[in-house]
Amino acid sequence: MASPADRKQEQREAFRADDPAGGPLTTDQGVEVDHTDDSLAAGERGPTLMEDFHFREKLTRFDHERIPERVVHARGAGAYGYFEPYESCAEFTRAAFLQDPAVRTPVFVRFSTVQGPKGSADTVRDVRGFATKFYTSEGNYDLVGNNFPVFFIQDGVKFPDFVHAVKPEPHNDIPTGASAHDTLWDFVSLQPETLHAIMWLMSDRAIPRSYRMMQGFGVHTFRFVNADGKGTFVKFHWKPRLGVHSLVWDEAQECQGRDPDFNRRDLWDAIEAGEYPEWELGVQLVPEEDEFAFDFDLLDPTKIIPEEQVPVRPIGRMVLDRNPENFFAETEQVAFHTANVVPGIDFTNDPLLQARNFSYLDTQLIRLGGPNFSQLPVNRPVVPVRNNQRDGYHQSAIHSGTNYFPNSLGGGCPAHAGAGGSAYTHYAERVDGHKIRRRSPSFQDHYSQPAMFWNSMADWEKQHIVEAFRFELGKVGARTVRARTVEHLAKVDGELAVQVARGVGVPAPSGAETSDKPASPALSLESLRGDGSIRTRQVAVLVTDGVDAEQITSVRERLAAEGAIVEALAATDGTITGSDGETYAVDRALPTVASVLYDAVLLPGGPVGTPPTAADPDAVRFVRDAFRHGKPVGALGSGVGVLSALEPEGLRLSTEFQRVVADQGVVTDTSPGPASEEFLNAFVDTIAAHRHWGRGPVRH
Ligand code: HDD
Repeated sequence: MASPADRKQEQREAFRADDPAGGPLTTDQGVEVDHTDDSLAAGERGPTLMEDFHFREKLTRFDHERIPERVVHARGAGAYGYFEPYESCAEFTRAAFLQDPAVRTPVFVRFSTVQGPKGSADTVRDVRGFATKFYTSEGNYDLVGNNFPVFFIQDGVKFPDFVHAVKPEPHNDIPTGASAHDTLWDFVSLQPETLHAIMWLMSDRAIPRSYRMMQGFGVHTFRFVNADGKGTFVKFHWKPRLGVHSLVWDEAQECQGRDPDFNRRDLWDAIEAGEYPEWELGVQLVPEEDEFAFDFDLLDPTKIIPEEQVPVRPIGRMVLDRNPENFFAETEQVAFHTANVVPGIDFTNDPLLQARNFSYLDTQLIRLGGPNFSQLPVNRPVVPVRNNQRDGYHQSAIHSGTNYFPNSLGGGCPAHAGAGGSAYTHYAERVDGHKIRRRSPSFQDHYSQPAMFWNSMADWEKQHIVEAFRFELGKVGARTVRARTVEHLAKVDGELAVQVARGVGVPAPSGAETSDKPASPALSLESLRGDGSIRTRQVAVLVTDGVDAEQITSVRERLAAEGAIVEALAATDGTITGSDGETYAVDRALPTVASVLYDAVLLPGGPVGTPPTAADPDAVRFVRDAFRHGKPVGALGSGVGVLSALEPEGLRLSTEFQRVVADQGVVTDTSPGPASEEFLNAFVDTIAAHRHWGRGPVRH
């Protein structure tokens, strides 16, 4: 019998279209077509005939290929994989997929940006969606999260307002994939509940290096329910094994042109290469008795539970090990829904969650053209579906028998599962209250957690946040909106407000104080380095004829052993001749790539006294850009000479010629021949650190 993790793949097999190589072209009706390059016409130069059913069918099908893109999260990339728990979570939840470490549950995950359309660039400043469909033995469970743990609004009734504000402006449909415009900041300046998520949006979390290197969060407080019916509040966290890493802003922007598919390609390539991305699932558990033990409301989705207060308990891991075969059929048609829950996982009265539980099914009805989208292969559960729901657009099942309940003619089938047992039973929460439209006073503090976030950042993270605010507000035409936003920032932190005000040319608020809110160190990227490895980091080695062959070979071997991907770049593609007279393959020509597509760069040496790459302006620009973006730079032998090109960018050299001052993420060794162990160790450590803020003015 197939392992449960294979069950989804087996199910997919049944839906695979016939191999087109297996027979001649046909119409949709199965009639063979003689050729498809000329339409049926009255004579060689005559008019096309309506009678040409193949022509009409082909054009009609083409005309109808598009479906509406998602109203938010339109651009995304997905993959299949599996989830396995570390141990039974029976104490807290009866969810079957969280019981047995030996049972793998198949998953499909879709990552996304939120604001931009389907064809927008990947590396925009935005929230990233992180939606997981678990095909469990009790039906589908969807954890529809983001890479921020907080959301912009507290009540879903405001979602259309928020989305209208952040989307391109209605008169001119500008800007694409960006939040730096008047309507978003107008909304923000009038709705301080947005501030916490806005702090995250202005931080480097909003420009992830890779989907594989970002956290995911369920955001809401959900409820686990165990077999005895006991509830426990739960927040979900995904933590990437490779650590959390981001781009710098200037790089992210350049990447939008150099490779608009940067994050999508990265995910695809890693899976194709067998470097399967992996996340640990963690939970923060709060006993129901402690519901009011916090100085914020657990039902408020603009708040986190600081990890220092309630630690994240790892409960399992997820691995993505298979790319979809057809983007439209799978990644585009996958339909997530927060209300897709399984026994043992329940909701809370978070008003944002309650609204989502309405919206997702509703949106799929229009997006996927009717109520039968759960029959699409990617959406099908791996367990039987039996009910009396019938008909509608695109019904692909041929139901027989009765279609109502109760019935005797159909033998009473399908029968109720009955209470208890394996059926879903809603948590019996006691509810009573007056019908009112009013926000709970416990939702009113909009400044403490943004201040905590700010106070948790390292200096370089704070600097990036200030720069981001300056960029975004600087793009806002209405100065009143700039000023109003800065007034709110003053309630988060005085220094932040002063710095932003200065950048965007509005008066600094007087008397604003530096926040004394406690920090949560777990929020800083500095505490999220993952396993510290350099697996899948892209390292460029700039080569030319005459390059020191022993150096490139020794560096390549070591970095490959560490799991990094090393590419030799030269002015032209083909081969180069090394110092040993041998030819070496060039992986890519410099004009086809750019430094923003790599994580680190190495400058090997050449014949003594001749920095081999110094003469190539593309190579020099490459190193300069890498340096400006805080990336690791390694230089060997005469390659060290190229570093002088970095002095105008801020590289500090000691008086002793070419000796790099420490802490700049630049590793050198002027000796010819194979790279020393000392150099290689230092270079690997420097790549693992990802970015180097100690080198002075990094362009962000
Ligand atoms: Fe949403 C899509 C995540 C609030 C309404 N949302 C969507 C996707 C993700 C999220 C990851 C893309 C799923 C996919 O890849 O297909 N959304 C969130 C998170 C939220 C959130 C983490 C706050 C905690 N969303 C939210 C609210 C509403 C919606 C408050 C409406 C009341 N979201 C939708 C939607 C979308 C959607 C309109 C668009 C496409 C889709 O559902 O399938 O229904």
